[in-house]
Amino acid sequence: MEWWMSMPKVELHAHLNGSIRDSTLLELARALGDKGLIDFSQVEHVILKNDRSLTEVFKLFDVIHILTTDHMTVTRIAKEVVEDFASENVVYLELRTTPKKNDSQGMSKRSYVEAVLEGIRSVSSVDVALIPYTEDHRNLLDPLCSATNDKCNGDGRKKIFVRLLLSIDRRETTEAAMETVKLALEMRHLGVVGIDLSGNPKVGEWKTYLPALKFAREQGLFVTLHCGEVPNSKEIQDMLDFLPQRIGHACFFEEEHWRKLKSTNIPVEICLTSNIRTLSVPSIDAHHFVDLYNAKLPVVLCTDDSGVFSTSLSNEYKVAASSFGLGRKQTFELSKNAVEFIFSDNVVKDELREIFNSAAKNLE
Ligand code: 6MZ
Repeated sequence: MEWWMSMPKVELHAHLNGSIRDSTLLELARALGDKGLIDFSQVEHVILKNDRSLTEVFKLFDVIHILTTDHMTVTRIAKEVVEDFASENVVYLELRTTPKKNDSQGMSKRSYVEAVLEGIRSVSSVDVALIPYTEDHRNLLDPLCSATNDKCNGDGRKKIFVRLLLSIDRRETTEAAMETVKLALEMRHLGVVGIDLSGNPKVGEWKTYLPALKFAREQGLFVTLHCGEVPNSKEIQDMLDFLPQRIGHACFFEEEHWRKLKSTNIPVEICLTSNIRTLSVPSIDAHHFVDLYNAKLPVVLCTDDSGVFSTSLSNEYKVAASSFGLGRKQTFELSKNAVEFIFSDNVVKDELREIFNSAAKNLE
């Protein structure tokens, strides 16, 4: 595991509330239990249960959301999630989260995202580069850093790039989806780079989100879609026709969908453990990653929900290596290739390529 840990990595599909440490969830549940607001032992059982169907996963998210309703907790989990990814040498993280309005907490979608950003900024175990280059010249490539340490700032500290995607939940209306897109546009200068469509794939209809997604794209936001998590041929086709910059999962694709995907070269965010746990693919041997990888189509390994599925990005690379017979060099190349699919500009890509090149030298 050590090798997978030490390799630089890029995480492009991680849901904030799915990536919370179990210890934090239990602590939050105990506090609410002590106040008599929830039944702690029941919630503890739900949190610690290991195998869950896709439907049960969404029930768990409803429980998690009850535990993370106030601004302070949102800030705390954002901080911890970034620290956890940084501690396993993730050098670029695109974190996604659904902005939530909660009148009882005085929370608006905007104040929710502000709380997330505050958490990301408050990370102290590692330097966080959150603001796009054009906004913060201090992030510019530091030659001292490249010369000395592959993943650090000039002062020898480790560094992680973090960008935020705002998620539209499939339960939302067109208006609510549009509100999220407008918020993303207003918060671009703070590190928000794109929009994700996620949530229970058995709920909602593509036409509901389309106006907001179209608007997002017209305004230059990046868009990624959860696509084909359940069998829904028409929706998969509509999503591919939309030409998003990336898609997540692609589990229930049919021949025509693979053809379209190949012709468009849309990168696929692959979440192995998540797909196996939710039975979205029958077994790891049958996972579509192999065909995509062998066909040299753009793929990136991701965690999805490291907390909910008890995984880490290092573990996802380890699983891929052991399940599909990839050597270290191949896994390293897979990790490095992810840089090409990030929702950031060429300056960031160049710096990341530099990090990987210098790590490759150390591996020789
Ligand atoms: C679809 C998922 C998901 O946004 O509250 N989410 N949506 N498929 C998945 N695969 C298992 N995993 C997570 O994080 C939790 C939310 O992310 C989405 C769901 O909408 C979930 O409620 P945030 O930070």
